[in-house]
Amino acid sequence: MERYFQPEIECMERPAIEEHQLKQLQWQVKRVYENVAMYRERMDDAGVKPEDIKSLDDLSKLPFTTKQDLRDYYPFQLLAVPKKQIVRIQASSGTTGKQIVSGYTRHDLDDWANGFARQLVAAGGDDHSIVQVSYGYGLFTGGLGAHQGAEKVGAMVIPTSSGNTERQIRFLCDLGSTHLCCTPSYAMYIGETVKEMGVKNQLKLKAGIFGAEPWTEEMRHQIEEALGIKAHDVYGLTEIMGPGVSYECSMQQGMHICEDMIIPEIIDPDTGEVLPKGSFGELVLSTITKEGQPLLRYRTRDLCTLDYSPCECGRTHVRMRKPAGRTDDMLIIRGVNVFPSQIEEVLLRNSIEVSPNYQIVVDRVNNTDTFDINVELSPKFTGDVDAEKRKLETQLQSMLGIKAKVHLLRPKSIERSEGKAKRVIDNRKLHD
Ligand code: DLL
Repeated sequence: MERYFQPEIECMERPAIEEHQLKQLQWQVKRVYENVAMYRERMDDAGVKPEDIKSLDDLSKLPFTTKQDLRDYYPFQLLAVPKKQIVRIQASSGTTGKQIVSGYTRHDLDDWANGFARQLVAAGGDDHSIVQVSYGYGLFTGGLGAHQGAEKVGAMVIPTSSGNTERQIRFLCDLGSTHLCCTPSYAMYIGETVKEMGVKNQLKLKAGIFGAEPWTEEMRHQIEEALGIKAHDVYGLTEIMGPGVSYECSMQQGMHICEDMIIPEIIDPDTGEVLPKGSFGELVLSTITKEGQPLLRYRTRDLCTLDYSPCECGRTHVRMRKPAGRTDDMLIIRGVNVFPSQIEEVLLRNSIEVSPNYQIVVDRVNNTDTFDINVELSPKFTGDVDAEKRKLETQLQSMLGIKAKVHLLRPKSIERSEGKAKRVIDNRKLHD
């Protein structure tokens, strides 16, 4: 039977959720209007006053917030409380452009811990669980987010952080960890190393909580097989809170968004128009209980759909489907839109012959885009390398609509990731 961390919230009836959301939205809009200059100016420009928010549909009257706003108003100009009330700062990895930061009050940390605690319980965790947190600790929200959520449940937490893979595995075996939290690419690496060490039968793991990057269903199956666990997807972003914005129950059919804290919308990324229920588009999130750095209509750039149909687990909060990628992850190669997840899907379909360790290299030669995919052969591969390469190239062309050159490499020749994997090397930027 499914267990809940906060059944009175997780299983609320839809009218009660909406009533709560409207009340919180009105509260939040009023306080950002009064306390955050950017929101006051933007709302004045749009001719919207806090009292104009009379229904949830009125949310669409409010202006969007973007990552660029967080950069422009860095570090503290979006705070809605005096700095003194901020008890924690986290920051995004900042791989592109200027670093952004997020400030939390004590109440915000508690909300965030509840989000991840709901995830742990949905993954079968309780106060007997032993939770190994192998997400990086520090400014990245993975480590501390999982940590405080697991503590909230009363589990025993092992804060290994990422890296030192053999020691991770010794801890998994010696301490009998029941839950592993890390990125899916690190889980793959841990699985690969468990196999090499021949210790799968010493593991006590029951489930894993993996997120922070896109991963496919095929990758889920491989991780579940390698570690003998059920693998749950968890989603989050620094700007909103961290892991636990949405979490997957045992049905593994999408992630329940914490709708008591967040209102989701799906928009057309090009026009900004709100799309009808069930449409595929960009996820936009509004934080309705956050005190420190509340964001209204934050454009996540993650592409997905929302599923309002009832979930068999009994939770009523809407589910988001696994993000298919980000608007800014999408590569345009020779005029065609390419998502790394499409390539991963093809490679994982051929998992007997090749491993899911791959890298996409794009460049520009004589004004034409080059498109190469480096992928490792599986250690057991004994077939004809040329035939395998041709087969993959044909499958990729039919998936993507353009031709890629596949290079099959020896096992273990692509660097493994202990955090978010770097799958794309786009050298075209060097020529701009
Ligand atoms: O990645 C927070 C997190 C930590 C989530 C641990 C889950 C587990 P950021 O570094 O700010 O925060 O990156 C946020 O990562 O906008 C998505 O593009 C991507 N992302 C996060 N979770 C998933 C997921 C953390 N489950 C960005 N599936 C987001 C696909 C994900 N993409």
